[in-house]
Amino acid sequence: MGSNLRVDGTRLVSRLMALAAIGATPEGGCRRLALTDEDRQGRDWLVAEMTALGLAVKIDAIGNIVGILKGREEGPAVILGSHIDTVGTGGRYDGALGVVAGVEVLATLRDAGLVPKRDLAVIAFTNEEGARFHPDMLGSYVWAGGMSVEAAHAEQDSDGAVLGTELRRIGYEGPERPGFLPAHAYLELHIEQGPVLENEGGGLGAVTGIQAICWLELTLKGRPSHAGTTPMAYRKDPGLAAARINLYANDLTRAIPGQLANSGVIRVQPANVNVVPETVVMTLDLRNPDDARLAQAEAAVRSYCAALAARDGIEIAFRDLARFPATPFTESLIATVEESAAELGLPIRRMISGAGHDAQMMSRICPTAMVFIPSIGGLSHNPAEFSTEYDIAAGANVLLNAAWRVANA
Ligand code: HGY
Ligand code: MN
Ligand code: MN
Ligand code: MN
Repeated sequence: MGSNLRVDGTRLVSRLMALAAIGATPEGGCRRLALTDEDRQGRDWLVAEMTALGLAVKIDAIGNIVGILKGREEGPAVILGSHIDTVGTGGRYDGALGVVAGVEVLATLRDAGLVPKRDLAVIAFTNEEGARFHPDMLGSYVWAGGMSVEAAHAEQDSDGAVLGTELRRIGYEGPERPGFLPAHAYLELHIEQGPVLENEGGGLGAVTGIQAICWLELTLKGRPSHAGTTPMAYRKDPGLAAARINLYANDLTRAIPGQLANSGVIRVQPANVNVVPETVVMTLDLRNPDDARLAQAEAAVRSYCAALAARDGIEIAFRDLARFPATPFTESLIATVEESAAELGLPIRRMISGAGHDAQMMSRICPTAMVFIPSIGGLSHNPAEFSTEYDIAAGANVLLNAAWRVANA
């Protein structure tokens, strides 16, 4: 590839902003929960862009959208990708950057009349965020053979909506078998979503892997009673128990190295100001770069809950929402990312990803690596999420360079 070939940063950013306008929120972010009408609109936009580019566009049975630029030879493809679904308070870049930059890479090669040896593809994976359906990274998990289409279709959201029904409702249950396109390698460009790169004066990240993750849903059942007449000692209060569990999980982050804990969902029933709650449904998001330490944290939470339930007369039931081990990426591909940045004169440093990504699933089936660009203020899953046009173009040029190298090696 001409070493002076670069993406069209203006075109890339304008595509990003066109997608960001879909599901735009008043706070300046995006809300495109998986398989909602906003997600459908984003999907329709992407399919139109891919089609206009002349890519072969295919949809699989879990709704993954695949755009393919044919190579000179038959064989496994180099796959770029990420996701276009968002969390409820999403920003404009999480996921969208990797998909739109992938499209930009293919557009740049097409404009230059360059045909790679291998097929080059871009995939927008379904339900990466796990904000509506579980587990997260669901589309890439099914693509990588970790979950059956049937099991994925049967997943329900907290309102009882069924994933397969929603997929058909928005018209994205496709005919292809997930994983139909054999993968030679997978590369994902993503915002860092944390403060590391920015705090180190910017530059890019060559991601070495992703930490282990465990999402638990706890259903706590107590006894509803009058908040004014019931003496404290007589109460069976799941709301109090939930607060204690949240605190306990937080204390673990100081006791176990590398441990993270978050309780992002706490739903109280009957949610009346003067009623000691009957039921609380809460989630715990536990993460650690080390599998054994994460297992230690989860075991500690479970035994704490068992003791609390026995002491306070509360029932506590657990449900796994997601569970993925720490995932190292492929050394040779990480090195390719670093070399691609060096060739472009761009500073880059190795780092682990705190967030889960579709790359965590793709690493099950092929050599995988990621490129990070800085998140300003370290913010993500927040409408104020922001990355500079310079960093967006820099990250996309590293993706272009690395993809071209791998697609012709
Ligand atoms: O939760 C995560 O790490 C990812 O954004 N789904
Ligand atoms: Mn993401
Ligand atoms: Mn995310
Ligand atoms: Mn992610």
